[in-house]
Amino acid sequence: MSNPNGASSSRRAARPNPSTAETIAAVATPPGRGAIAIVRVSGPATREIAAQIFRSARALRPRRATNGAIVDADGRRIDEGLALFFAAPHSYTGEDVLELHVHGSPAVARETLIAALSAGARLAGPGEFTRRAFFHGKIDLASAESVAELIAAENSAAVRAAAAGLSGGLAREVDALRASLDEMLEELAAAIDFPDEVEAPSSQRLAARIAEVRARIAQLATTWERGRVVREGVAVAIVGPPNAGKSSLLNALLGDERALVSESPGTTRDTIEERLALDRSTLRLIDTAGIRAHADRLEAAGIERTERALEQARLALVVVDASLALSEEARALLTRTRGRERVVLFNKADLGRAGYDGRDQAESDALFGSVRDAATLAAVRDALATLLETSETIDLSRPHLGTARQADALLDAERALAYAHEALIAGAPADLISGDLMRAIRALGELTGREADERLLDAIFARFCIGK
Ligand SMILES: Nc1nc2c(ncn2[C@@H]2O[C@H](COP(=O)(O)OP(=O)(O)OP(=O)(O)O)[C@@H](O)[C@H]2O)c(=O)[nH]1
Ligand SMILES: [Mg+2]
Repeated sequence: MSNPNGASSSRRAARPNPSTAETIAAVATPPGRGAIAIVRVSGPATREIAAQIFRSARALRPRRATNGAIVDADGRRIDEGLALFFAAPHSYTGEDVLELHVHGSPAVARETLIAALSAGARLAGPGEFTRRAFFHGKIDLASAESVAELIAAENSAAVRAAAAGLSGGLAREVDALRASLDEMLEELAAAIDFPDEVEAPSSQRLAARIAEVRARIAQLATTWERGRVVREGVAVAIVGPPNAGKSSLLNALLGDERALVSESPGTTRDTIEERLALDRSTLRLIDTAGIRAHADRLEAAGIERTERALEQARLALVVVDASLALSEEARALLTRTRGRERVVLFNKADLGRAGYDGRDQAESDALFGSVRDAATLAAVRDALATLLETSETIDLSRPHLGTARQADALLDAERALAYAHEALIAGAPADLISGDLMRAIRALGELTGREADERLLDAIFARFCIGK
């Protein structure tokens, strides 16, 4: 059996990345003031740079924090701080790495970075530290992507999903699938090369093994849709008759005057989407134009967008005016949304309750209150969170897909295997089936980065921030 790791590392060694000869530096902490800022340096000149810009009574020892002074090119003191040195290959990037922990002022961080640059480093590109980690085999591509996901995570479920991706479980799973396809390919190749000595593998057995791999791929593919909800949020359409307080509710939930609010009905014409991080999940709140029967042309276009938002959203947040007798539109919308996951709020309780009292049995559990009241907002949030809790999520202890790119690669593999399967059943020649298997193996290799080309890597690491 061929070893996919071994094969690819020799391939990579034959094509050295010239840029790793350079030493890179960047501020690793976010811009702005904080307790500390970290400037990170990685590459072959790290020790020399450390000698130039860090002064201490004691020599730097790997993985030990050393107290000292950071100095600029003229030997002028910039700050007192800590230096952490990691010797290659025992570091994040696999190279010599220096971390300078300085006081968290943007000016100090910048001066420290400039000192490192004038001592021989160049400014790191986005994700370049992680890219080097990948290049030196410290991390597979799917795990590298999890680093970006982790940084972007907005809620605790997304954090857990990304953190689980860091461990390389997906790459191991995909490597195992690749290995079993490799095995089939070798059996086919032997039968093609030595038709007299080697018996061709039985097509029935091959078909069964391909089906096994496809079943596992299909199972992995389902983790993509579910994972996306965790990361990107659940769409919630805020719908209701004009002037019910939909935009007011959006603003109140966000704690920000995001949408225009006015006493004249028909204020919102276009849909507005904003993200709201709840404790365990993220919502994509979509404020819509109020639905009313006799609308002018411009309004009608807005209402059409509302209809679309309602169709596409997972949850509906229906807002109606509690103080007025229920309008024809309000009744129609309540009836329409009965079958789906929704939260109903009878708003403007401070002005009256005629509408709330006149509601149907089906709306008996609707919320009654005002968007101006904190308790009502808390109740809306809780009701949304409860609906989400019962929904499907991914099992984070199992390998799962983290990005659209990974899902695409998996789909490519699946397509190639579907062809292979068909070809087998149709009794096609072995080399045709081999071609399909090779395409599937290649697609899986792209997923883990074992066969990723430079362009793909550029695209992936461009998403990172500088300093990561
Ligand atoms: N008294 C009171 N007024 C409210 C409440 N909620 C909203 N309003 C007012 O109702 C009016 C309409 O609010 P909007 O949030 O613009 O209503 P909307 O549903 O977005 O309206 P359209 O965008 O026109 O469909 C504004 O003047 C708000 O200040 C409430 O709970 N109590
Ligand atoms: Mg509005």
